Amino acid sequence: MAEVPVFDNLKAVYGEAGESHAKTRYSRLEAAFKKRFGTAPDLYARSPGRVNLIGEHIDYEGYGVLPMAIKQDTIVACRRHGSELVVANINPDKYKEYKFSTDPEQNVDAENHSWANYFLAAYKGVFEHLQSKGGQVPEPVGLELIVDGTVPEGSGLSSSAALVCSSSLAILAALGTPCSQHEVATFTAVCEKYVGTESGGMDQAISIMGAQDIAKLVEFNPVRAEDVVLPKGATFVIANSLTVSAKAETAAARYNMRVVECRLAAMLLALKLGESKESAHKIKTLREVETLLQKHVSGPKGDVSNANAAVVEEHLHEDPYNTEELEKKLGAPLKKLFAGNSSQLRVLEIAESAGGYKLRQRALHVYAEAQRVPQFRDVCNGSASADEKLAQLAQLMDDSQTSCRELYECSCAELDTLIKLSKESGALAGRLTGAGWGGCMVALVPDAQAQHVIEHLKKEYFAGFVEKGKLGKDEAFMSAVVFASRPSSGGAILKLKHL
Ligand code: NG1
Repeated sequence: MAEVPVFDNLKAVYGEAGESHAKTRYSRLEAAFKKRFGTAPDLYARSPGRVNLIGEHIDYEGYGVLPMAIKQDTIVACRRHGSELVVANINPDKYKEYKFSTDPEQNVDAENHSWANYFLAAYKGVFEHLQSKGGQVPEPVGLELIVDGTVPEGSGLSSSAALVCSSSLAILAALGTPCSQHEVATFTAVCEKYVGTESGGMDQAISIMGAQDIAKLVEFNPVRAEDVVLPKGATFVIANSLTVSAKAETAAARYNMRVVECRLAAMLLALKLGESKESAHKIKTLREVETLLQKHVSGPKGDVSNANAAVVEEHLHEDPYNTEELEKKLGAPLKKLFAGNSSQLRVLEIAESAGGYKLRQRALHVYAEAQRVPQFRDVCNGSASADEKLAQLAQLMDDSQTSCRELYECSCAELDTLIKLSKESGALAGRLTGAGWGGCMVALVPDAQAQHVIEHLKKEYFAGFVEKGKLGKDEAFMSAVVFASRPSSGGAILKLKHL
């Protein structure tokens, strides 16, 4: 298993083109560290955000996804010192400083959301992982840290994974316990639960395993990544709807609600397909019932997606389910089925007032979206002409967006507008990326049209925000909300000799 890389220079991470900008940023961070802690940091760790090209809301159902790392990242400057954890930010007005004890058993206060909770989740995750590996676990040590993140928050580009992963890498490096990329990708996916969100694992995997110019098909259990080389002639334009999808705060009504809906759909389908109540109650994901679904459908095994869809349509009704009906069908109180998972129990409290559980729609989305991911990879690897490949990828991205909007209901008016504007100015397709309900869209654009699409979005979408004073006038603000991106490199530890 590949180890997390340790570099002594910035070029290795940011490439020739990004080196000088990175130098400015790291120098600023070093100066802030010296000012706050009186000396330079021992080391830096960095991990990037990501854009998911296809495969939305299926990682937590056990299906593969296809993201790429982007150049925006989170850097953590770190020094071993003192007897507590001092977690500061380069932007102290927005993100205040926190001090925690070094006890890995301490609680994360998920009810009171704060940016430093992500750091603490990483801290707990590191120790939990080292304990689970067996052998000598290092004693907790005091740490001083300053965080500098450029992944826009709440935008679907995974600022949370960038923070959890870079913090984990910094803590591991400070403790002197090297880990493989696979280990870090695995435990960081789990430890975000301390912040109160149920994470699927995609963001952490690509943040750690991202590579220059290569997208990845990431699969889970165990987590692994396959290189996918995107066809020539394509640019991905990313635009931030500036509608913040506050994931941790809205988890019960949105993200975690979908996780619960999928599990309920999976349990119900398992029962319908002849499983005993006892074994149906143990089913966690729609992927687990896929084998049962395939067995159930007679005739030749052709399009798995259609077979799955047919069984879902046969057994799950379109009207939302309520608690009473589900408990009757499943033969157990929902609170008992979700016992021990506080984030999911919170969903149960509000589900009825949020309109009930739409099991059929969610399951249909998951099964169809799961098929689009290998199809996207196969198009990239295929022998069609570049133009033909782009047309096929565009179709898959459009289908994904329709499904996210209509079946999974995780798009929003602002994202739909951005997609429409992109397509009318030359994009071949556009879709939300990440959890949705705001955040970013990603558009597939022929290289020659990319600048035109960006200008069109600036004029027709972002100028309005500038006028209302909701976005700064400087070009720097604009280029932070709408930009073209290539796949970038993943998590790394930097022990710089000089800046
Ligand atoms: P965001 O919220 O965009 O970082 C979330 C999940 C992913 C995945 C996507 C939807 C976390 C950390 N990330 O991404 O695992 O499920 O939604 O495809 O929860």
